[in-house]
Amino acid sequence: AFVENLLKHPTFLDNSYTTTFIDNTPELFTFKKRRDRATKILTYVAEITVNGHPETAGRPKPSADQRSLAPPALKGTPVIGTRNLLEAEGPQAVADWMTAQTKLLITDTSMRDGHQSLLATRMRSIDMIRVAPIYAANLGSLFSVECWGGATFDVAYRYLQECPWQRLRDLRAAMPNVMTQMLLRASNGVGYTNYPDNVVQSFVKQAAETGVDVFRVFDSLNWVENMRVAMDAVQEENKVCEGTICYTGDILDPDRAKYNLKYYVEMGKDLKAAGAHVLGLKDMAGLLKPTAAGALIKALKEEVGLPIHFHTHDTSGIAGATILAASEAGVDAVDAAMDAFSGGTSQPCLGSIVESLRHTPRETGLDIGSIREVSNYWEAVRAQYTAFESGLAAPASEVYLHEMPGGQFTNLKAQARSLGLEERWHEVAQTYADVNQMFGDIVKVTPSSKVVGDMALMMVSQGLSRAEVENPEVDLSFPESVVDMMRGNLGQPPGGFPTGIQSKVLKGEAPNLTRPGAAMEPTDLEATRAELSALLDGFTVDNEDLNGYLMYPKVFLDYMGRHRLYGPVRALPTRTFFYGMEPAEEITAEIGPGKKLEIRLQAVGETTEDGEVKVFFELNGQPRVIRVPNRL
Ligand code: BTN
Ligand code: 3PY
Ligand code: ZN
Repeated sequence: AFVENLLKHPTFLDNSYTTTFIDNTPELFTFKKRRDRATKILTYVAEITVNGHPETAGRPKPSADQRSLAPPALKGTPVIGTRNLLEAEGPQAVADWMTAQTKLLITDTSMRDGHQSLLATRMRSIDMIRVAPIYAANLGSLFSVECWGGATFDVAYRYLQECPWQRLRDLRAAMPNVMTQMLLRASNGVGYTNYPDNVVQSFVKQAAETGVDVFRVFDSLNWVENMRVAMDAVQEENKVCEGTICYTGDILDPDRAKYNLKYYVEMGKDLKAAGAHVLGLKDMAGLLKPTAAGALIKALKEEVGLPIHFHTHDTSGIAGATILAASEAGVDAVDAAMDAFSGGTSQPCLGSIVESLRHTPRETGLDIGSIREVSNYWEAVRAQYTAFESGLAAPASEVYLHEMPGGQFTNLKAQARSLGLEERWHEVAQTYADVNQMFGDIVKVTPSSKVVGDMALMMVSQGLSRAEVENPEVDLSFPESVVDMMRGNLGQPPGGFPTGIQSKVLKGEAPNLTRPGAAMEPTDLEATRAELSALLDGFTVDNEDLNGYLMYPKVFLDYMGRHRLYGPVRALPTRTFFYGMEPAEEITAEIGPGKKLEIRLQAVGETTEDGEVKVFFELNGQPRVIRVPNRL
């Protein structure tokens, strides 16, 4: 009935149909009998086969002789890991255990920051879940697996047409012995703006219930005041609270005295007082140089007294040296990405760190053979996502100029490309640095990094210099995100924003200097659930869906609209999801426990006079014909 409704709809008939049309046209969904999931998936495959996927059009295609994606073999049963300790004895015991270890503890970031920083966050759940049991069995002595939060949450709904909560649930089930880890932007949740306190609390509670063990909590302006709600909520759930310092500037540079050793030590003490079990040191751009790392880790260890978990990016090419210096100075845990997802704007290479520490007191205890096997699997996975590769071809010391976070780099580059500014990338980088100084030298990490990026792109595309932007005589309209930040809606940077630029942006309006959440009314969660259920024709809204909607109302509704059309497309192989099928190709999609669809594409018909294409499948041996419009 949906298809009938769709085919009769005037907007559809005049060919102006888009995803948005479906999302904004609820009358399409008022039909009685729902189509079954298999038909929905076939509709999706037919769509992509005939019309292509909008995100891969014009981008490099994976080679046809893609190697097998078979994961490595299991080597025995899972060892007792950090998750077992957390479950048995709680988060303080995990922190004490960290401090007591001589070995360097390792977090693998491949399933979160690795692909966020190299592939615009596009890695699909199926590629993670397939290898997760191997992590449990062969790499059970990892400190944690970072696999959730940051940009992965909205990208899952928005671009991958899958539920981020289900990803977490599946990974948790597949790795019962190793702690899962997420990145949480404190009061900004996994979004780009401040949420009411009770929304942040509800989100943390749900993340803990669905399967997050370690919460790395940071604030995009390093404002501890704005981290307390999230940190308290993590402690309430009895999960590991990693209160995190974001590193910027250069502690060895006397001209960048704003962010000196004393600043970081004070912040570390504040985070400890706020209840952090572990102190996170998040070098999101990869600016911490080896010598500085030695001094900083030593000071934090001595003066704060929490176990330290260090995170960096290899944009400069020198992060491996920084990790080794941090290790020498006594850091407890570090982040690294499996070899095939390492280097460049991602984390440094996990296997090489493990090898560098072999036969030293800080030997990690991880099996290098297992690391290689898992990395070989990741290499084959990465090859499927060539459409999303857009990173650095070589290490770049330019990062010390622009200070862009690794996760932002590819994104901003893509934004610059879409504005026709790709050839002027180095100008964008310089302008990004100018904007940072104009805003008073702030921490740049989601969402503050997006604000700096928006301003820089506007300046380059309009040919504006910093002096012109600051000149009170030159009338300008600023990007909405800049206005929002200057209003105080992301909180306060150390020392506040420079008053000149702030009053120019706000055109005389007074900024809010207090914690943004303090002034926000709590959201009525049950009323929101009822409202969402009504928007979805009475669909039963569980707590995961509710929390998704609270973070991203529009994105969530769009996802649900497409879900009704296309069903559980998360079960499709990645190649099929992005490129559709070739005639005579056969795939399997497991859409539920034990429920397998064997799909064979027989042929794609000619386009008929009414602009439709018949796509001929065999589904579990039975012929099926799906008609889709030819939109090309
Ligand atoms: C998504 O958009 O998140 C998933 C991909 C679904 C895209 C299909 S491709 C053909 C049709 N036209 C659109 O604009 N979207 C759908
Ligand atoms: C995120 O918030 O997504 C980040 O990765 C910040 O570094
Ligand atoms: Zn990072």
